Amino acid sequence: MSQSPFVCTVLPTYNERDNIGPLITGILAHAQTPHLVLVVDDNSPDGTAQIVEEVAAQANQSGAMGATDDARGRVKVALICRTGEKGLTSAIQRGIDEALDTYGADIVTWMDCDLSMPPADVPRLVAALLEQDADLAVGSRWIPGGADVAHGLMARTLSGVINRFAMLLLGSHVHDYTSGFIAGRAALFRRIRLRGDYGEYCIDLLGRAHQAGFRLVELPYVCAPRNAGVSKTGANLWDYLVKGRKYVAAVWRLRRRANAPT
Ligand SMILES: Nc1nc2c(ncn2[C@@H]2O[C@H](COP(=O)(O)OP(=O)(O)O)[C@@H](O)[C@H]2O)c(=O)[nH]1
Ligand SMILES: [Mg+2]
Repeated sequence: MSQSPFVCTVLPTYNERDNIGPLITGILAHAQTPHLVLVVDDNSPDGTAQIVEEVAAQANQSGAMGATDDARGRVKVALICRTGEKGLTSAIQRGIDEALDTYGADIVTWMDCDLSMPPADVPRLVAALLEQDADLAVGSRWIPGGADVAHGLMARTLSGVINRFAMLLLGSHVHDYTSGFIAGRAALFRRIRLRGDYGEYCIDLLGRAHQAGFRLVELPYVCAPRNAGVSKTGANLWDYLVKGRKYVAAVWRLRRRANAPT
């Protein structure tokens, strides 16, 4: 890889019209290397895609939003608008495919689009990959320096339980299996595709990457409250239990796979 890798940040959006503009601007402003922001919107009824088109028109014309210029980094913002398909995991995977095959990204990152994950931390994840010669960098709320100031006691407790369960069965090299704030090298994503429907894809990705011998690093980040709009995970106990069941199943499946005779 060249000294200055081409980084693509995939932003999966559903109804994020009041968050997406500042998020894109923030990511480009903090970028340390040539950087493309690739939004994958599932035809949000609130008009998120139109906001992205406006931001893209400005960013791609001026190219002066802080990203380092380079032949591969000329397009700063791109939009994929899906109409026939919906879902978080498939949206991120679509972005990864496009980042690799259409734009030739060396590193792909992604995050929530509610400004709960600081844009300034994207280059920190990328730097960790490069400096520590890792394949996957995980933003973690549950290591020293990290925190979750976004969620209440119930959500934090359930997250703690699922992560302890995952660490027990899959290993404690990662403390935030449900992070969703990720940077990884193209080579890893050419071997491992995301599976699942919602947040369980993250457990599955981190578990399979480790089992396949890829090197993972964790960096602390502070998860802030959603800036605007509503959570797609939900906020009551029933919503968490429905999602949590899939998280437990993902951990269990990986553990059985690890134990299976080769
Ligand atoms: N493209 C796409 N993005 C989604 C979908 N569901 C959720 N998202 C995005 O996934 C991210 C995580 O969702 P969020 O509501 O923040 O979940 P929470 O952090 O668990 O409350 C946000 O950027 C959402 O806009 C979906 O079906 N399609
Ligand atoms: Mg969120």
